[in-house]
Amino acid sequence: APTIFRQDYVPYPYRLPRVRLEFDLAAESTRVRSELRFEPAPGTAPGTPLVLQGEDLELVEVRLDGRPLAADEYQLADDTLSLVPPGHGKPFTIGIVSLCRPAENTTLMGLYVSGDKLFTQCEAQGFRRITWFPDRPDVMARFEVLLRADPAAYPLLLSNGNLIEQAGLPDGRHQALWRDPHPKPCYLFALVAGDFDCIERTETTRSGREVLLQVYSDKGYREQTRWALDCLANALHWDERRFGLELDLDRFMVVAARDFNMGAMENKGLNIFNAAYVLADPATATDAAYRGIEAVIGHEYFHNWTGNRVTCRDWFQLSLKEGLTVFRDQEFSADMLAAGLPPAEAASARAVKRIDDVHTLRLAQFPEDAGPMAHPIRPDSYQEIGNFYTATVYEKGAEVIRMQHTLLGEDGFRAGMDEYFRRHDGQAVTCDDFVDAMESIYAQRHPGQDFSVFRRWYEQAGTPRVRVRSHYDPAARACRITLEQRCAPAGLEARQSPPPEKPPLHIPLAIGLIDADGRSMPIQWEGEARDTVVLELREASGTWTLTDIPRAPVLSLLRGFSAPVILETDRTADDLALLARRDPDPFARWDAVQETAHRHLQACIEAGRSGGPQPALDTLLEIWRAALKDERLSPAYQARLLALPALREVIDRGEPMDPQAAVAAWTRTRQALGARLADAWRAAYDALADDGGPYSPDPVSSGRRALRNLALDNLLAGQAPGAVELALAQYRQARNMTESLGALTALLQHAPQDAAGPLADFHARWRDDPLVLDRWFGAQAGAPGCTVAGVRALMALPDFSLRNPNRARAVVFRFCLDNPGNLHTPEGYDFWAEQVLALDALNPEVAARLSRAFDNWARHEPVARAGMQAALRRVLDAPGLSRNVREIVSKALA
Ligand code: BAL
Ligand code: ZN
Repeated sequence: APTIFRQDYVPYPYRLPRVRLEFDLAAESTRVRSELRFEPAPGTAPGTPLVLQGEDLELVEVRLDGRPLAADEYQLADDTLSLVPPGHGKPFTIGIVSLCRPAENTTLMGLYVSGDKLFTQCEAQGFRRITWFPDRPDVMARFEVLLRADPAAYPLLLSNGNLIEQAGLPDGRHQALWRDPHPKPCYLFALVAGDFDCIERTETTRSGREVLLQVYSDKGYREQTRWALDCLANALHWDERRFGLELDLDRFMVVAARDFNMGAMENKGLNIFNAAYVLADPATATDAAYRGIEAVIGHEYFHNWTGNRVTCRDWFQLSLKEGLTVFRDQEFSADMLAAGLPPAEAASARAVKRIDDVHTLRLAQFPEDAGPMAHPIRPDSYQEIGNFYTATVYEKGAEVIRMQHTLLGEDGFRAGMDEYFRRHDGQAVTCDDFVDAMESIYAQRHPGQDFSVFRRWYEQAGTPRVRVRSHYDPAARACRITLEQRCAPAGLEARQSPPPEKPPLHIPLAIGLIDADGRSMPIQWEGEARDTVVLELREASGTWTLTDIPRAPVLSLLRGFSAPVILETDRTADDLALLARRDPDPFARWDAVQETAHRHLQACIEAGRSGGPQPALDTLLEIWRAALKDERLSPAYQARLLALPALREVIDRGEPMDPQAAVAAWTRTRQALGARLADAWRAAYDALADDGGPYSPDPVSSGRRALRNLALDNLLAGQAPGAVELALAQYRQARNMTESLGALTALLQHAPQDAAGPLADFHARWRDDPLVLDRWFGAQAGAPGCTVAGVRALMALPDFSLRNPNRARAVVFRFCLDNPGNLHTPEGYDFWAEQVLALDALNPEVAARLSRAFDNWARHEPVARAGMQAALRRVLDAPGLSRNVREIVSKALA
């Protein structure tokens, strides 16, 4: 497949002010009639061809200014339709009639069938599967859309913008006319047709306009959409308060789809969501699902400004909207969690959110940045843009925005956002345009400084490592801190000769000092005493001397995770233990516990390899005991402190990666911690019992449930007497999904022989609710007792279908990502290859995601490495591979 380069961008030679689309909707065959009003862009030479993209379409006719064109007046080639428009320099109209086949469309890109409904997904390049069009984000048009369909099959007809009129037709069908007042690129087009339940409410915007918010779901699921509607209203008001951004439409619709490739899609005024991010009630959704809905509803709503009003010039700029919008949804969630809490609890709730976000980054993005798909947040090339909706573009992109927020402060960042909209509202722009706006504020506030070094975050792949050394001089009462940064070649860069230059980045490193008793030692900084200061490293190395420090300090580093870097420190186990118990910065404290656990786990792996004695658990055990008994901590925060690093992170730290050794070390450590703290876990479990009040997903009560489920998991892991009975009782008495799934999962993880009853009960109860059934499948596929034969048995059940992405994720992805002990076997490798190929035949986007699971094969120990490499080869050699999967596996094997 050809590689597309960022440097090759050229503007589209024609403007497209207006588009009219008419759809005759039917599942088997939908007829699309388009009228595209073009005008040459300034400077376009007469005779410049007009090129439109189209995929899997049947062309019926092409017209130019109303005149049907003969077949030799246009060219139909590989997925393009081109013609030479009249050379008079005036506007002209292209009319196209084409057919597409929604019922056959298993890719879920373009127009497709889900159940008995029709949905669209156009980002990034799905619109070309609906009709021939300039399918690129810098062509922005005002859309008018007429939908016609059988009212019995499709009583509701939705598209972007405002509903202009609805009417019956003489042939028995009905129609709806929608007009979107805002110009938009076609990736933000949407239509939905079908029979839905709807809840709605009106909200008043800060300028006093009444706007209608609606959430549509499958019939019978209405009551499960109330939380999503609340979140939508919260998002609307939050964006007004925090960013001064008001909804620019009279009507904002969210529709839940059962079959959806992603989480959700920000189509203008008509967001289409994976039902998993809409539907919730206490009986069916976990606390984490409630928070996930809040985040995704917020995310898509916030795109209305960061993405839709100001969009991307080209797909290389994806992080312009995604990194920024992830940052915004993270802040929204944090503000919602903290709302109404006293200051100390609010800070703890925010820290929990930050920990969860960093955990996601380290789990998904750090490995990506060290593998064959490593790319800058603004990539320089791609073969298939669908493969670049990555943790790097999204999560690292959000960290790069967060660093700008740190450098500018809340006020400065807000001023930069205001400036960004002042300059670019209504335009399709680049990441540089965003940074220019931020820099204009930064330069005013920091004369003589600019963002020229900071911009390298957009250019460089790889996770930088920052080495920290410190020296305390008691006579001078001074602490000298030296930082050094380096970034090794990332992924395929290592193959380049010479490897690319990686000049230093601008890294804000937040630090604090604590004394041997754990007390904060203030730092004199810019004329005042501060507990936390930000060292700005802009060169390969830098040294800071902190004065007036009365005693030798222990360094608390990377507070709040102020930059997406990996630290290399000279901190001892004792230093970390002190930080793990006493660091007043909740993020850095959690990180010290994690680092202690990681060091222990790697020592276990090493001992297993060398046959030496297993390392003592005492330090970690005492840290955990203290955290579990510390009543000043919120249960939600305790649950984070007391979570072992995820198995995948432990595997990823290995040099070489050794999944089986990591599973053994992780399992043994979990068992030992559970057993040795059994009394404390039992006391916590009892103390955290539900108070019998109505369910609420608020951070305090969900934190209690999280810690209680963790206690149950530890009691089962440690085989505490009575633990199985406790889990069975929790399952029976559960008053919400968090409790019942917590019990079921813990049983499957540690006592599968006792899980049969709850499993059967769960299935009987929820067999007709697809999202809850996904939980049933997922809990089994991710359990260590689920072998390849086990996952195949799950896939043989009548409830299973590979065509539904949520179900495929619950079973196949869950097994391949969260069950390393069974994946990393000869049968596991075969299974992975087989599933990548089976999915690829249906849905290349989803298949490509699964194919990423073997990215880091080359960093594994020899046996795993050989098995994974052979499986990758088998995929690459298969006939008819999609461009999506081919890009991933060929880069992995390069
Ligand atoms: N734009 C694709 C889905 C999302 O990031 O919101
Ligand atoms: Zn997004």
